[in-house]
Amino acid sequence: MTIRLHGYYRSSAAYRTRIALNLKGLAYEQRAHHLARGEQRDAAYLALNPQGLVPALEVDGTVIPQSLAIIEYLEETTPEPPLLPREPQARAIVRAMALVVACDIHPLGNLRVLNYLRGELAQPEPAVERWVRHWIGSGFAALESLVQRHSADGRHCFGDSVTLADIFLVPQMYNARRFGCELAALPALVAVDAALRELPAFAAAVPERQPDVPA
Ligand SMILES: N[C@@H](CCC(=O)N[C@@H](CS)C(=O)NCC(=O)O)C(=O)O
Repeated sequence: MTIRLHGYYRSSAAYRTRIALNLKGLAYEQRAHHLARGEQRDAAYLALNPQGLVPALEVDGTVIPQSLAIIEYLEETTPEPPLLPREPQARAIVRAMALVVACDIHPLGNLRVLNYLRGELAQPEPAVERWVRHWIGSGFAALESLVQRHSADGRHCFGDSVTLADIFLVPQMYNARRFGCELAALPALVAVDAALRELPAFAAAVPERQPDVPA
């Protein structure tokens, strides 16, 4: 089986899939598409992923777009270690935490959304950055409460082992630091993020350790 991940070192959605691939112990090659240069909209890449977004995972010639679909595919085909708890209510809560990031935070800070604010809506850079910080802040405030309620050890979003929720938290925390978000009111998220980043699967997935990181 050949696994090829189409991504970009600083894409937080691709970062999620790198963490999941590492946790599952799967070898993969990477193909970088420079987002700031618009390479995600090149014809050759659009032929693979019509959305023109990264990541996309190619497995033996089949292309899977969308990070959550990719990670669920990995979970189904490589069940160990599990990324979801066994009990249905616990699974639902872990999914809900991941979706706070995937649906309610990340899309509002995506490059094409920010470029629309900058271009069509003529917003100056400080307003664009304020927009990003606002949506990360409000989503993270809710996630902080959920993590305080459900983390068993202060080192994981849910319970005491790595789940899908952790895979979605860490890259979004990276974005939050990149955009200068105030994190003082989010002690549970800060502690969980710091603990997770020490784990080898997370450490190997950081943007700074990817082959396409600028020198
Ligand atoms: N919901 C998608 C989001 C993918 C996404 O927005 N990727 C960003 C990078 S994190 C991207 O490709 N942006 C390019 C653009 O906005 O033109 C997923 O989870 O895979």
